[in-house]
This record gives sequence, C-alpha cells and structure tokens, in this order.
Amino acid sequence: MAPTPDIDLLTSGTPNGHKVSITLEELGLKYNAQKIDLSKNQQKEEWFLKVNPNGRIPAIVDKTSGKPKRVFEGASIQLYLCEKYDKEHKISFEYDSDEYWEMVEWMVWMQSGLGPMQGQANHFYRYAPEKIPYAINRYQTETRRLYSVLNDRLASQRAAFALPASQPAFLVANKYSAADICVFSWANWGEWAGVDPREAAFPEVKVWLEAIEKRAAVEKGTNVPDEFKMKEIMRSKEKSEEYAKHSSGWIMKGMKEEEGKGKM
Ligand SMILES: N[C@@H](CCC(=O)N[C@@H](CS)C(=O)NCC(=O)O)C(=O)O
Repeated sequence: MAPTPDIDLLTSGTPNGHKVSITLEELGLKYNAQKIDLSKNQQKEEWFLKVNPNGRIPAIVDKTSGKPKRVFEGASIQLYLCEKYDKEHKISFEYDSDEYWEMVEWMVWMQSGLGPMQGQANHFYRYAPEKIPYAINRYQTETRRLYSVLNDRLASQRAAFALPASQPAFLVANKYSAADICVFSWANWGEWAGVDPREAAFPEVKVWLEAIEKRAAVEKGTNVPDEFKMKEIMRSKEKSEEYAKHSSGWIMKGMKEEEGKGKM
C-alpha cells in the first residue's frame, strides 16, 4: 500500500500560493498548510531559504518517503505532485504524451508571462508610491494581450472539440488540468491589476473562469491558508486602498532591505 502523503505547504493567500493549494485539494492529498507572513518577511528567514533559496512562497516539503524532499516554484510543485500522486491522471497527462507537453507549455507560459506581467501591473497600479502612467500602461497592456492569447486558445479548443456553448473549453485536450489551475490562480486576481478577464473581449475566459471557480477543490484551495477575501475587497474602494497600503508597506520595506545588499 502506498504511504499516506505527509506534505508541508509553506504558503500565503496569493495567486502563486493558490495554484499549489488548489492542486493539493484536487488530488485529495493530506497536507499541512503553514502560513508564511510576507508582511513580516518570513519568506526571507534563514530556515525558509533552506527550503526555497529564492525567498518566495509557495514551497513544499514532502516527508512521505521519510527523506524530506523540498520543492519550490509553483508550477514545479504542481508537476511534482502530479508525477508522484496523480497516477490516474485526474488533472494531468501521461508523461511524454503530446498533452503532457502542452500542459507544460501553458504552465511555463503562466510562470514566465502572465504571472510576472500581471504582478508588475499590480505593483505599478496598486503599490508603487509614485503613479507612473507609462509603467501602468505597459504592464496592463501586456496583461490584456496575454488574456487575449488565453481567450484565443480556449476558442480554438472549443472548435477542436465541437463543444456546445454551455460547456467550458480547457487549455489542454478536453480536460481540466494542472495547466488550467496554474493560469486560473492569476486570472482569479485579474481585476486587482486593473484588467478584468471577464470583460466582453474575453468571452471564453469568462466561461472558463466561472466553471473553474465553482469546483469544490478550488473553493477550498483558495481559502488556504486564510479565507479568500479579495473579491469582497475589490468591490470596495476603501478596502482596496487599505489592502494596497498594507501590501505596499511590506513591499517597500523588503525593497529597501534588498537595495542595501550586494553593494560594494
Ligand atoms: N515564480 C514564483 C513566484 C513566487 C512569488 O513571487 N511569490 C510571492 C507571493 S505571490 C512572494 O513570495 N512574495 C514575497 C516577496 O516578494 O518577498 C512561483 O510561481 O512560485
């Protein structure tokens, strides 16, 4: 009999954290979520850097086999969990199949495109002490371009599988997978960057988002390690400003500390 998974998830309630907690929930794996308080810079503490030398959440320590295995970078953790624990390919594909590589492509697309661009849009639109129109426009435009790439992919998947309007299309094959989870985790926060992925220009993204957010595992995963309040925050100007001010505070403090390092 396979040993019961014994996984520590070091995380915070952010898009990058959610993609891993949703994956763990979808796979029905037992895990212990440990909150890393980004506002206290716990992600830069020595013990944490031994798990993730990049000083960012999420990271996992898998102790299932007895010898602790640490994994960092959201999509690597997802791929690791799928290889180890998704033998029935509930949310993944057989290694080296065409679908497997398509899944990897969309995950890398998120990690290197949508995540960083939307993250910078968040930064300049919400957190930067100075509002720089060029920077806001640059990152929001690029984020919007990426949602249009996502919309086109979903539309071509709808055509390829002749799906009725009532059914969502998914990124790879005709199946919800780790690629959808990876991209969803950021699309779910789009409005925070000032780009609404549900806007009329992205009809396929809207259907896809609505289908994913209804899933029980997604609901559970987005409430790890704290209750997900972003939607409610984004509906209120005061709450948005309060959240932005709090985040801006620790981001600026972290930047100052980094600036002092590595200078001759
Ligand atoms: N590419 C990384 C990004 C990780 C990342 O940027 N995490 C953010 C939270 S969403 C973080 O830990 N920020 C803390 C900091 O900037 O010090 C991943 O997917 O794991």
